[in-house]
Amino acid sequence: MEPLEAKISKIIWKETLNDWLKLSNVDVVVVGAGPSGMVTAKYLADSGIKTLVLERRLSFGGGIGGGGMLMHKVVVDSKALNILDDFKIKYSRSDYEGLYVVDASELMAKLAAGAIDSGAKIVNGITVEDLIVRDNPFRVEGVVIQWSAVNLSGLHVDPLFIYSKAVVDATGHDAEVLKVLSRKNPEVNLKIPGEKSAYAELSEELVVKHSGKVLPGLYVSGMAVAALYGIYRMGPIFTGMLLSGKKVAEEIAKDLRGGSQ
Ligand code: 48F
Repeated sequence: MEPLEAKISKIIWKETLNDWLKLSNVDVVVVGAGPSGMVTAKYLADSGIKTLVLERRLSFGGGIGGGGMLMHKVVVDSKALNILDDFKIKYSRSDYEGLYVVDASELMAKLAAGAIDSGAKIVNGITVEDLIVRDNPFRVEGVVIQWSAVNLSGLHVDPLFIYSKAVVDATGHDAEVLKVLSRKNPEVNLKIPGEKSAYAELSEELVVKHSGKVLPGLYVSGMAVAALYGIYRMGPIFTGMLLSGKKVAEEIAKDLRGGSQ
């Protein structure tokens, strides 16, 4: 008789390995399980696109969980109510025309559940530390990954790779994927000025407008868009994040169908 401890370990080794074998070559890697990344993942998965979300932390939600200055509500305007409906997220009217309020915990939980239920895979505890690239012509073809715990330990451990047709930088304010690409590949001439001070109304609009393809194989959504284009920040209103995520999913789906990602 095998002891229970051995069985538990064998199940976990085997099933995790089986997953990674399937995930080593996917259609799209979304870096970051914040609001924009999870929305992108759901709509990509809805289109039948094999999508993997890699999240550095041990939980999804990114900047949602802190609400507005640790108050557990966030604001969404009427333009993104259809997305909330798609994820079955409840909202209520505020005192202001066109502005709605959502519980932060419900938003983060249901965005993740929606992405997963549509068929996207979210794996926590993985840091994307670099990209796979090809030249002549330059394009991005996947990510270089490491356990976040290894990065935190400071140990030098060589990473592994996930090959993909497209990568989305949904890493938020720091635009980490774009920054590493810019630092290591000066020939692509990608400058990341960083986001500007707060101007919520304009920021909500501009982030969505500029969400999309950056270079062949590389897309950007959410606050990483603000970092890339020097756009203002907007604080705890999430319309732009949700619309940005959906817009990027639609663009990638179109590009993958046409073979021009
Ligand atoms: O920061 P985050 O929530 O990004 P977002 O989707 O949304 C921004 C809003 O939350 C809010 C705002 C607008 O209302 O101002 O801040 O643009 O989520 C980004 C996620 O990416 C993870 C990070 O832990 C977070 O959960 N992340 C960042 N860098 C990496 C990463 C990396 N190198 N590898 C993996 N995950």
